[in-house]
Amino acid sequence: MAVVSTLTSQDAIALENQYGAQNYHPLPVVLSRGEGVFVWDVEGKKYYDFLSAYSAVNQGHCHPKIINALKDQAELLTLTSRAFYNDMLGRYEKYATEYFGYDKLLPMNTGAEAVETAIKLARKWGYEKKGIPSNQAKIIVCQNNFHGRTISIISASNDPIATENFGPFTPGIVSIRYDDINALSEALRDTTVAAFLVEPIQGEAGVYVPDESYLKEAFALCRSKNVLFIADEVQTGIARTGRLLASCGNCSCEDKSCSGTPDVKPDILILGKAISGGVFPVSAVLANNNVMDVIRPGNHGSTFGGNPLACAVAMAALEVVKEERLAENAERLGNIFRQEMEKLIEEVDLVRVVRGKGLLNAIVINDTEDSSTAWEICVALKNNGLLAKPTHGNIIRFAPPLVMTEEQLYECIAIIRKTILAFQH
Ligand code: IF1
Repeated sequence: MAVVSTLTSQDAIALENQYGAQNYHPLPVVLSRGEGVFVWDVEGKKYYDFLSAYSAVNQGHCHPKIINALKDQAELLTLTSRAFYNDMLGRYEKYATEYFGYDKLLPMNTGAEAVETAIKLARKWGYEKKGIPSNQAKIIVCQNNFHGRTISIISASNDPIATENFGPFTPGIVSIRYDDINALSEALRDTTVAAFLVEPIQGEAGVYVPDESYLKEAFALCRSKNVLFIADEVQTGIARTGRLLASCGNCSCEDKSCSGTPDVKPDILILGKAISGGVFPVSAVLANNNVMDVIRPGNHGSTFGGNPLACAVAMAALEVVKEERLAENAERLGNIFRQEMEKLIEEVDLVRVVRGKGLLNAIVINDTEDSSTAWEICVALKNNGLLAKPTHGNIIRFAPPLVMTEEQLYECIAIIRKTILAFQH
């Protein structure tokens, strides 16, 4: 049966409820169009997108340069598999490794696949380069992490919703407190540790920004113990936090504002989401030769990994980040956003704190973890023309596309303010 061309929101939701696995609880809005910082629902109502598909649409919805790259390549060659070479992969690999300052790139499709790839790479390096006894390699992760939803990745999770009834779990994963250098130091006493996998900011946990010195000290500790430092920048990367990368202090990018975290250069860098501007599933694992060279033909890969379409889209998406100076814009607008939220916090009891970096921010609602207040505020924000969604419990993440103008940001701040004040009374 042909899909109904003009659906009402109600129809679309009913279709998903009847025919779709219920693995999400979306906000009751049905989108049909996106452009820049705006999205429209099927009834034609316009919204500011303050989630950016969880930071995948940093360049704005349907960015013309990225869409044109998609269209042009789609009419030439979309997929060869890696059974053969193609004329796009090598160009993309050169472009991206020079862009981020690494020797090599392993192309995948989703963030979770890239995290899995990084874990495999670290383990193989552990056995072949560090000399860890066979099948004993450990990976250290942080509590309240979010790295994706595969079995090995949820084996690292302490979130019962993500883990309950999905066991048994992958062994060799040690979980420590986030932002706790002593905990990492203690865990690194184990000589079978191959790598430390960490988010520079814990996004899903509620936009937890660690102490300024944490990443640098963690990186130095890993170096001292011959342990690989793996940065999961799937959500924090690609200019989201006001730097090209939240973790990397010395990538090769030209813009001097991208100072990142000084003295941190992840041994393995994981990218996803906005590396393609949200136009196509693209992820990547970058490392230098001393690490990446443990991967030999047949060790790893995927049907779509490094396909010509993904390469064309990713190069265009990364060009947009530099051409439109998105990191600088995220830094500047993020400071304004947090300042304005601080003023709101002074006026109301409903909001306890605002935290974040660049345009990855969150507010904590002054209510119990299990309250529905944050959800109700997001429904009210939707009715007022701005889309956002709670993360855990009473935390609302705010992450607009990085192409937002200052004028648009102030309009959004006014919507958030009006909505919160209406709840306050
Ligand atoms: C969902 C969360 C955000 C990620 C980090 C790896 C991945 C993600 C740091 C995996 C993905 C997405 C997944 C998406 C919602 C969103 C999310 F709420 F799930 F946790 F952003 F915070 N590393 N995050 O944030 O990448 O396989 O999804 O491409 O699963 O609902 P993916």
